[in-house]
Amino acid sequence: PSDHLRHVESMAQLPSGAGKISHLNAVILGETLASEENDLVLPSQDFSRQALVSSPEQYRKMYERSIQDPAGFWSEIASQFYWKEKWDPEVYSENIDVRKGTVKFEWFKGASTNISYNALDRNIEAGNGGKVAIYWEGNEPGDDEQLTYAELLEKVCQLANYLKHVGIRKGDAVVIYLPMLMELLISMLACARIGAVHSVVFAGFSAESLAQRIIDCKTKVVITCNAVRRGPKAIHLKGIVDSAISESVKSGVPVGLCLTFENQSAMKREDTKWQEGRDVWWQDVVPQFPTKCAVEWVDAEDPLFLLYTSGSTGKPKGVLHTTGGYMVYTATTFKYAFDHKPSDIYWCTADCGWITGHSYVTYGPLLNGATVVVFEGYVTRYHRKSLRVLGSVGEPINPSAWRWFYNVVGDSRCPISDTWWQTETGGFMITPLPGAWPQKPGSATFPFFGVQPVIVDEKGNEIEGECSGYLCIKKSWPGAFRTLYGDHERYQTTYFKPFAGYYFTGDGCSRDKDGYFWLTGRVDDVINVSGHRIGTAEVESALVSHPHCAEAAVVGVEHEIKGQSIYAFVSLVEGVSYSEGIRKSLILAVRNQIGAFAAPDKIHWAPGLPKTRSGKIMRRILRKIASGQLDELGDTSTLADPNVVDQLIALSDC
Ligand code: 6R9
Repeated sequence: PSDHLRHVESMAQLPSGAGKISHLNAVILGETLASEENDLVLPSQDFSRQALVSSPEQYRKMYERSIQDPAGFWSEIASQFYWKEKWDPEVYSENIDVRKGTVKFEWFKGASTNISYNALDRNIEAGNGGKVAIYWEGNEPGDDEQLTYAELLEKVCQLANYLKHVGIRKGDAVVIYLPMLMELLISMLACARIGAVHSVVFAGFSAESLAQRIIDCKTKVVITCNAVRRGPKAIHLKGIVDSAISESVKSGVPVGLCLTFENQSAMKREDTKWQEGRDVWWQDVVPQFPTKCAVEWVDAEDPLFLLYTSGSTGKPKGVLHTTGGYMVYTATTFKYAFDHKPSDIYWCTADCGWITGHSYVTYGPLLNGATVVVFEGYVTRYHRKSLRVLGSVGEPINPSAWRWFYNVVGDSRCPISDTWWQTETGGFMITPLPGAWPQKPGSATFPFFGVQPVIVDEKGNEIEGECSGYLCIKKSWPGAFRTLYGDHERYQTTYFKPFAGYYFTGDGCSRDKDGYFWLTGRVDDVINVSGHRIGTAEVESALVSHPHCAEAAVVGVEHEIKGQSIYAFVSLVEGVSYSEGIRKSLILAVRNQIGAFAAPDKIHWAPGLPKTRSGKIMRRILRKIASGQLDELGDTSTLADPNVVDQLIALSDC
C-alpha cells in the first residue's frame, strides 16, 4: 500500500463514545457506574478533551434542543451550506401518521441548492482547492492516484457537460454500475451537478438484477467500466451490462447509451465486446469537454438519488432521497460521529453500491471538506498509530467482535462508532459520539440529534425503560427517504402502517437500564449477510425460477463470520430426484438472478414444507430446524401436516 494508507486516521462505517446520561424515556447511570464491571468503555480524557462533543452533558443539551426546536436546530446547521435561495418560511413539515392522510416529509422546501456545489465549489472557495479530496488505492500495489478538490471539480464538470451534451436533463435517471473507481464518485457528483437522479447499482449484482433496476427507473444512460479485477480474475462488467440492456430493451426501456470507462488494469479495449452506436469509451469523449460547468440549482425537495434495497417481497424497493435534508443530515452525522477534524484522512471500506458508500464515502465526507481514501482491493498491512476513530455498521456487532476491533485494530485507544441506520434513513440514527459517551461493547448507544427512537410492543404501544420490542422512529428527520420510487402506497404500507404514527424500521431492539439501545436484528423477512440486505422472497423467487424447483422457503441462520447465512428449503417437482448437480444449478440460479453474495450456503431438501391450514409457511419452525434447535420447535399442532417436520429433520444432513 502506498504511503497515505499508513496515515489512515479514521476507518469508516461509524465511531463511538461513552457517558452517563439521561435521555428520552430512559435515564440513567448513577455517579459510580463508569467501570468495566458494568461493561463500560470510557473514551480517553485526551480524546474527549479535543472532541466536538466532549461530555454526556453537552450531548444532552444539544439533543434536547434538537427535539424541542427542530426548526431552529437544523436551520442553524443548514446555514453553513450554500443555498441559492433560502427556505421560506417553514424549515420542515411532516405527516408521519397514515391515519391523518398521506405520509409526507419536507425539509427546507422552497430553498434551492446543489449538493455537488456544496461538496466541491464551496470547499474550493473556502481555500481548500489544493487539499486532497480522494486518495484512490487500486487492486495492485502501486496502482494509486489522488485528486485535489480543484481537480475533482474539473473532472466532475467534464462529465456533467458530457451528460448534458447527450441530452440528460434535470430529473432524468442515470444508472451507474461501477466498482470503487474514482469515476464512481465522479459520476455521482456529475449527476447531482446537473440535477439528474443517480441510481448506483452495486457491481456485484447480476444482469437480471441490473435490468430490473434499469427498467424500474427507465434510464436512458448506463455508466460502467469494461471490467474489474477481483484477485487474479477479471470480471467482465460490460458483458453483464450488455445482457441487462438487451433485457431492458425487450421490456420497452431502450437504453441508448452505455458510457464505458476503460479500466486498463483489468481488461484492454480490444477484448471488450462493443456495440457501435450505443457504446462510448469514457476516455474518448469526457476529457474533451470543458472543465467548468454551471450548476443546476434544484429545490431542496428535488430527488438526488434512488437506491434499490431489499424488502420482504420479491421486488426491490427504489428508496428515494431528496437533496436538501439529505445533504444537511449526512454532513452533520459524519462530522459528529467521526469527530471530524480537517487534518483527518478518512477511510470507509464500504462500496458506493450501498447506502454507506453514498452517505459516508461520497457525500458526508466531501461536504465536510474531508480527505477520503477510496479503496478498490484489500489492505495487506499498515500502521495503526494514527487511527483516531473506528466505525462499524450494517449488522449487530457482538461484544467479542467489538472487543477485537477495539483492542486489536484500535490498540484499545480508539473509540468505536457502532452506527445503526438504514438505506431509508439516509444517515446514522443511533450512534455513539466518540468523546461523549462511555461505550458498551455491542450497543449503538444513543440517538443522533433530532432522532426520536421508541420501542413499541406488538400493539404499537410505546414501552418505557428497560424493555425489548420493535424499533420505531417518531417524527421526521432531515435525512429520511421521501418515498419508494413510483410506489408511494407501498412506502406507506411497509413503513407507516404497521405501527400507525411511527416509522417502523423492521428491526428488533432492546433498551437496558442505562438507556443504551441494543439492536437485535431484523424482525421481518430480510436477511443480513455480511451487511448485505437480502429479502428471503427474492432468493425464493430465484430458486423457484429453476425448472426443477417446485417450492422454496428461505431463512437466515446465525453465522459466526457473516452474521447470518442463507439457508434454503427446496422441494423439487414430481419425478425429479435430489442430486448434487441440481443443488449446484439451484445455487447458480440465485447467483445469476441476484448476485454471488446472495447464494445460499445450504440447500435442505424438503419433500414438503411446514404450512398452516391456510397454506402459510411457518418460517419460525424452519428457522429452528435450520439452526439445529430441535427441542425448541414450539407448537406444531396448527400445521396442516405435522409429519412434514419429522421428514425435514431426517433430511437435515443430506
Ligand atoms: C446502513 C445499512 C439496514 C439494516 C438495519 C439493521 C442492520 C445496520 C446496524 C444494524 C445492528 C448496527 N444494521 N446497522 N444492526 N447494529 N449498527 O446497513 O443499511 O443496508 O439498508 O441495512 O442493517 O437490521 O435495518 P441497509
